[in-house]
Amino acid sequence: MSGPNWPSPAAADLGDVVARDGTIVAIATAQGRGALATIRLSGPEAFAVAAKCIDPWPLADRSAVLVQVRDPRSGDEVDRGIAVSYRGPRSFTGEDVVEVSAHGGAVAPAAVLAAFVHGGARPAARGEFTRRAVLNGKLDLLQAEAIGDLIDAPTGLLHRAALAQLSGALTTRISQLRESLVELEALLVYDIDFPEEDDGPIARSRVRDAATVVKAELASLLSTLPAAHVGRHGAVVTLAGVPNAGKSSLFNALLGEARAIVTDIPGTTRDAIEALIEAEPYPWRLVDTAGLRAANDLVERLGVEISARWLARADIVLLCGPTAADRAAAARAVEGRTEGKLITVRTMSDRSLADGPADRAVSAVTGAGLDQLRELVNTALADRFPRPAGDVPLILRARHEVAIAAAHRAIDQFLASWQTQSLPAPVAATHVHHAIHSLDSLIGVVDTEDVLTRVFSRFCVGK
Ligand SMILES: Nc1nc2c(ncn2[C@@H]2O[C@H](COP(=O)(O)OP(=O)(O)OP(=O)(O)O)[C@@H](O)[C@H]2O)c(=O)[nH]1
Ligand SMILES: [Mg+2]
Repeated sequence: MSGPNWPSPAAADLGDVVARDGTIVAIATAQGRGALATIRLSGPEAFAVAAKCIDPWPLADRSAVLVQVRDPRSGDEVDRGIAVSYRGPRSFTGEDVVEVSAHGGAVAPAAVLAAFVHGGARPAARGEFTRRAVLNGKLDLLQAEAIGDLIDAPTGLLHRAALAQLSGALTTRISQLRESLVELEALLVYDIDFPEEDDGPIARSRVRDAATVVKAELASLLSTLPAAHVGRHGAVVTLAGVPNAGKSSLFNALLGEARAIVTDIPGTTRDAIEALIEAEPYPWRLVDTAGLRAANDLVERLGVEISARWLARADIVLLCGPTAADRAAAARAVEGRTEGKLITVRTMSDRSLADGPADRAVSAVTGAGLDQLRELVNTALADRFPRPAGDVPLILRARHEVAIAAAHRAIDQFLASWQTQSLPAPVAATHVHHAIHSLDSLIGVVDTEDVLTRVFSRFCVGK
């Protein structure tokens, strides 16, 4: 076997140029050392290609079979693994599909891929499998995007939100709203068709109420944006205090590992250190910062400037210090620098020098008070980023925000003109039509090439 003949995964990355036919093949799993790798084959010739490479062939539909994979050019065995064939349309893409679980590592998956290419398949472009699933009606666009978000999810919250979207949570909402708008448009058209009737056959209030409900639902979807942002990036929880307040010790204790350097030398921490911590209802981006004081040395001064930046971004500031005087000094230092909620933390509660009232007392040494502090922060975050009632799905992508905001704006304009009767019904109806069009573009009812290309260019090869 020689390397240069193998199509590299990079060669398969066709960027935005996506050929839409043919039989495609890709390694669907991540590159690198691993026990198994999955090679996926899909298209009208998938079974014909497999017949040249896989022994035994054919396979019983949707059953796992131990097979030998041969390169049809050389006749050499390249690997053995488990193959499953799916006859279209009962497959992920809706086409005939063959999946082989081969051995992982650098060589075996590439050799299996090469065998299929030599058998007549071509390397897939980014997201091409999922794109076919959308085009064949197996998934809508929102579900396809959910697969991308599921793979990329940085936190448990985003993972759950993507899974809900894959199950159709957002699709269902958007389809219901679309349905309501189509009905509304029909009401208006009815009115338009019978203009000679006195008041029109449709009560104005009925139209207004229907539009108001849709507008409120769109607004409730948009209201999830801050929660989605925090779910993805973590709520910024900044540790602040004078030097030697015990910030880095608390950072390590909350993280459960000795990440930040701790010494009894004031001014130990210079750069900000961040860590993403899973928590409910939102993950935290916990940030340890340099002690706040008028620093003489340049490095420490820069550190204090970085602290100021993290204070400005903070959702919660933990004002740390063992004594009331330390915490008061910290409070003075952060004044005017943050809009985050301030929580005072009496650190080093195991030591006798710790004194004065604080929201919570903790010891990084014994672990006392840590759970209560976590609870306090989680409650504060739940207050700061409320989620609308009724399990409203999170809006995870800018594309969704843009479309939902456009629909919201259109309904708003419709309602304004409807209430003031400033526009004739047929003209007002164009706003409703515009809103429907925006929602269509979300689900992918409008098969615009540029929308599809934009969505799938961010996918990985093999998806
Ligand atoms: N007994 C006890 N000592 C602590 C506790 N937390 C911190 N210390 C000690 O206090 C000293 C300062 O702790 P650090 O965590 O480095 O303090 P800091 O606020 O990060 O200090 P700078 O980075 O210099 O601003 C170290 O000697 C720690 O071991 C605690 O809960 N109990
Ligand atoms: Mg420190």
